[in-house]
Formats: sequence, structure tokens, C-alpha cells
Amino acid sequence: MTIPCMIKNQSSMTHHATKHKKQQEETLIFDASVILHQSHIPPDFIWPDDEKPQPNPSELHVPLIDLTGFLVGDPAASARAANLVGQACKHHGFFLVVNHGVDASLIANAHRYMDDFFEQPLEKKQRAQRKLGEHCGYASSFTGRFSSKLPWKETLSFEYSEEKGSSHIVEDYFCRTLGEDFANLGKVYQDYCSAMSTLSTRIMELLSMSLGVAHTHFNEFFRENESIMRLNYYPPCQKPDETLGTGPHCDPTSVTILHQDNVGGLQVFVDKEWQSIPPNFNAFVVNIGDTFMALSNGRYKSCLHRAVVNSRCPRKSLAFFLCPRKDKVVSPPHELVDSNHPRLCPDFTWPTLLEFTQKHYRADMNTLQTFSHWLQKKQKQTSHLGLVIHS
Ligand SMILES: *[C@@H]1O[C@H](CO)[C@@H](O)[C@H](O)[C@H]1NC(C)=O
Ligand SMILES: *[C@@H]1O[C@H](CO)[C@@H](O)[C@H](O)[C@H]1NC(C)=O
Ligand SMILES: O=C(O)CCC(=O)C(=O)O
Repeated sequence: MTIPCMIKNQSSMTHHATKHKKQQEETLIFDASVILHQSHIPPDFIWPDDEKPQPNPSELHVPLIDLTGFLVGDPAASARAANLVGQACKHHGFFLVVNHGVDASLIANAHRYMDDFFEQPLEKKQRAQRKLGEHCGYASSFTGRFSSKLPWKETLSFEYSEEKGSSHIVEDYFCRTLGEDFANLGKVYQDYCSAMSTLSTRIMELLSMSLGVAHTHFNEFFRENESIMRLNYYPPCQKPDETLGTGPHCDPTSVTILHQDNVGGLQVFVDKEWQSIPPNFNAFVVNIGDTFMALSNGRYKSCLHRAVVNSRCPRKSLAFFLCPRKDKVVSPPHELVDSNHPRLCPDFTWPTLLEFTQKHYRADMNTLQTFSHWLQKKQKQTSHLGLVIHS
């Protein structure tokens, strides 16, 4: 299927994908307005052959879950939905929800307003530039973190929380970093995040039911959550088969609610192959992240996924990452731990896992296992220290 698509002529802009020597460090500036017209892409964006996208991937078998009955409290419909969720999460951790109660015009606006931000000249976007070691702000390629296999995309990330004093957190962020002209955008994403928060609350209820723990268990756990919203913007690429928009990764977060536009590009690694999740504007793609895999004591899978790009038009996706409050101890409910299901991972707090995936380890299928070993080693060191101190 070919999607016709207009690419605005922005060749008047002056920045290029060039390397600047800055503080002994090479920084690649990704300026979409120029780079999207280049027939040869810079080598940093070329991925190794075994990771390049293959043509015509098969479609992932992923359940389409109608939330109508569950949202009005119909017990039979809720049990059916929970059952489908459980099956999907045991296999690969991805499912789709429709009739989710989120206003269609809000979703359409959330996509439309992304253009207002990403179509600005680079120097305007850089007013929200993400600083090294921070999670929020504008980023184009993860410069500073990795210097090869760069992703063909730009992102804008910001925090969301419903705590007291946080009722305008997103609007404030937009106005503070981009100016009052962006108050409208801030309002749209404030509302969008609020809708995602409501939806994630209901999804946690479904996940509780599907795991056979108290319906309120995970809502208790996620009270005062501090979540992250990310806008993904993938410019067209003249060599889409040599690069990736988002490289293969597992989400370290708890649960992700993704909305992709009608272009397509999301792929999941299931049964040893990359399979696509085709776009469905009426649906949200929900997936389990590493933190929830730990909370389910490994019953549910956090699965490798990525996004491919195309030569025809920009692709947009909106990702809401639910994260626990920073000091909350991630520990599975006791019902999910027994002699047949020993603890998958020692207790941890979410910022420790985040730091691990940012500083020590590029998130993949083995993140949780490697993280567990790392934690255990650290704990041993600390307890040795304890012995020394006490003796
Ligand atoms: C796009 O920009 C180029 C270079 O400035 C110019 O030659 C061309 O006419 C422009 N095309 C359109 C459709 O504006
Ligand atoms: C996140 O926290 C807010 C405020 O405490 C709460 O209303 C919401 O239900 C929580 N989300 C989940 C998934 O429990
Ligand atoms: O754009 C997509 O479809 C996937 C994005 C993603 O995986 C992410 O933002 O972590």
C-alpha cells in the first residue's frame, strides 16, 4: 500500500547533518529538514545488515480487545477481556484496545499538533533541547549515548503526574520551554495525558484481573505514578531499508500505551521474527514493559520492538509510559510467588532500572536478567560492607 504524502519544501533551511567537534566529543546534528532529501544517509544512521528491516514482514497476531463491556462494568465482558489480555501478555506482551473511551478528536489533535512542533526550524525546537542525562525535552538521535546505529527520528518527551500542584504540568512545560505561543499545544497534550492516565488506570485493573490478584492491586501500587509522554516524529528517509526509526528495545517502564498514525512502521520480535502491527487509528497499542514484567514475576513478557521508516512521508506516534512513583519498591504480589515461580528479580525502585538502562545497558530481551545479576552483585557488596562495619 502506498500512502500519498506531501513533503513540505524546507530546503531554504541552512543546517545540515554535520559533525561538530565540541568539547572533544563528536555530536551529530540531525536536521530533518535537510537530511530527508539526501539520497545517501550519513553512516551513523546505517544499521548492520542483520538488524536492517526486511521487506514485507508478516502481521503479528495480536488481540483486538473491545473495552465497551469492561468500561461499563459488565462482568462477563470484563472476564473475556481479561482473558484475552492474559493470553497476549504471556505470549508477547502486546495487545490492542478499541472502544477505549478516549475522544477521537483529542487523538486527532494530538497528532495534528505534533506538526506544529516538529516542523519548526531546528533552532526553535532546540529551545526544548534535552540535556545529557535527562529524560525530558527535544532529542534528535541519542547523541552522547550511542555514536552508531542512530535512530532516524526526533522526539519530544515530558513528564506527567496527577499529584497536587501538577494539574497544569504539561501546559507549564510547553510554556516554560517554548513560550506562551505553545500554550495551545500544552493544553492538547495535558488533556491527552489525562486521558492516557484514565485509560492506564483501567488497563491496570484488567491486568490485575487477568493475573488473578485483587482488582485494585496495581492501582494501589501505581498511586501517585510519575509517567512520561513521548512524541515520536519520523521524517521520511531516502534509504529506509538501511536504517531504523527506533532501534530494537524493550520498554524499561511499566506499561506503554501507544497510538500510531496511519503510516505504519511498528514491529515486534515474536517467534524469532520481526512482525508488524499495522496501523489502526481507532486502537491503542498496549505493551508490557520490564517493570511490569518484574511486577508479574515474569508471568507477562516485555517484548523487543522497533519502528521502521519510509521514503514517502513522516510518521508520528504518541507513547505514554506509565511509571511508578520513584520511591515505590517494585515487588510482585505474594500470590505470584511460590516454589514453582521463584522471584524473577530482587526488589528495586524504578529510577534504578532506568539508570541501569541509560548508563550500563542498552535495553533488550535480557535487560531484566542482567539487571537482576547487577542488583544481586551490588547487594552482596553492600552486605559485605555491612559485615565489615558491624564486626
Ligand atoms: C523547493 O526549493 C527549491 C530550492 O530552493 C526550489 O528550487 C524549488 O522550486 C522549491 N519547490 C517548491 C515546490 O517550492
Ligand atoms: C496514577 O496516579 C493517579 C493519581 O494518584 C491515579 O489517579 C491513577 O489511577 C494512577 N494510575 C494507575 C494506573 O493506577
Ligand atoms: O513509534 C513506534 O511505533 C514505536 C515507538 C517506541 O517503541 C518508543 O517510543 O519506545
